[in-house]
Amino acid sequence: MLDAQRSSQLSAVSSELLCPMPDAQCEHAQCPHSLFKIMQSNIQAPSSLNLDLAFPARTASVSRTTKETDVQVSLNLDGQGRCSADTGIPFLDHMLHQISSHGLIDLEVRATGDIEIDDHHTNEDVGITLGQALAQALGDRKGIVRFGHFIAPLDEALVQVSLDFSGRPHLSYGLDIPTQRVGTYDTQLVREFFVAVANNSLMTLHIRQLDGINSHHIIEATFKAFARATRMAVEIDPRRAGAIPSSKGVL
Ligand SMILES: [Mn+2]
Repeated sequence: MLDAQRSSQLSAVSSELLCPMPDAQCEHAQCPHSLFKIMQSNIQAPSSLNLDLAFPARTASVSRTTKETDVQVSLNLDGQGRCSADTGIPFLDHMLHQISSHGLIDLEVRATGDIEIDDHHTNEDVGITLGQALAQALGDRKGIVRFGHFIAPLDEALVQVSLDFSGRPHLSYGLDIPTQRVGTYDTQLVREFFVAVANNSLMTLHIRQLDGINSHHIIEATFKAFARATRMAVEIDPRRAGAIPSSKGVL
């Protein structure tokens, strides 16, 4: 479904680029017509340029089933921040929306799990599956910026996230969340979630709390900073020209 959405977006973009105004009458610097002329002059490609070749889809779909949980994650790294999350854990759904919205990642997450015991298994397995989906969508990590960082404020809370799609999983976790629960969500599960994401996306991830009093604010600022840092890191760096961003040549 995400692929279909993407191809309709691309065809919408390419038809927008065909400004109806004749060249001589188009005087607007921001007109799509101008963008189209810039594209035509900069891209050495036939006029039947295949946008899918120029921008290969960076999508993934991962299903993971154990005796404890059943999780499906679909994502598009080049999305618009559309999110559908239903994990059975309302606060986790709220945080997945932050990743999608601020990471501009289209994200669908479905999970059923043994939440009659507690949220631990489902929370962790959503993190594992999301990490696997990130790794799958990035493939060999060619052409990406690779590093990302952001400091997100949320009222009194201020959280820094710095990450590297290094191929080497690591988490340094510096949150000091003052209450055991936010709603029904056990705040110890925030660390478990990011351990799972880092291990399965092969990411080096550092999280530092610079300020904050309210548990909800501290956690939400963390997810927002994580989203923006991820968005920065997965962006295509045009100066890389599709090369793997490592002096070793492998990530
Ligand atoms: Mn909130």
